[in-house]
Amino acid sequence: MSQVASLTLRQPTKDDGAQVYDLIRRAGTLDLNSAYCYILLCDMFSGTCVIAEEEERVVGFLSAFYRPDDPETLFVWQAAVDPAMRGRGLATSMLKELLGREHPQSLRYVEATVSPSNTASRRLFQSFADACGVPISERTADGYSPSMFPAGHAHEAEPSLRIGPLV
Ligand code: 9YT
Repeated sequence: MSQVASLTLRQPTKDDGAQVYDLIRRAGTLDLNSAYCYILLCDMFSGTCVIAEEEERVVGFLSAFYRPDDPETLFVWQAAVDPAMRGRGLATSMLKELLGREHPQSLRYVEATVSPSNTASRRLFQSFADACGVPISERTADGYSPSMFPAGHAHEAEPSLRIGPLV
């Protein structure tokens, strides 16, 4: 657990899932998954997820997991910041908190899929790569194309961003 001004960054518990769901809805820029999905993430993936909390209110959430086919790669699923908290580097703080934890194996890469309009996440990963002095590459073929989404659910492309190798 760590403190940034009045903010607490910590691992989630399953009791945070409902507030995380509300946060993702408020944030407005991410795919809103089911409440069950966020409860499950907060419960079973708590070691690779981060809650940012201000006076018991969830104002940030970073969800991630180790890639099942490559556990040295941390895949960041969603980085969400409350609209009222933007511009303070909160997403960067959550990512640093997560990478600073003990992991069962060394981490060589950070990956995410980020659509072109998600400029906040693009800035987050670019500045993280710059700060680490490591390359960032964008691979459309490794991400998800609009045609993969179901009819009636128009969705932007989700190209894959890969940062590393981390040293
Ligand atoms: C890193 C991040 O926030 N990616 C978003 C992926 C996708 N559009 C989602 O789950 O919202």
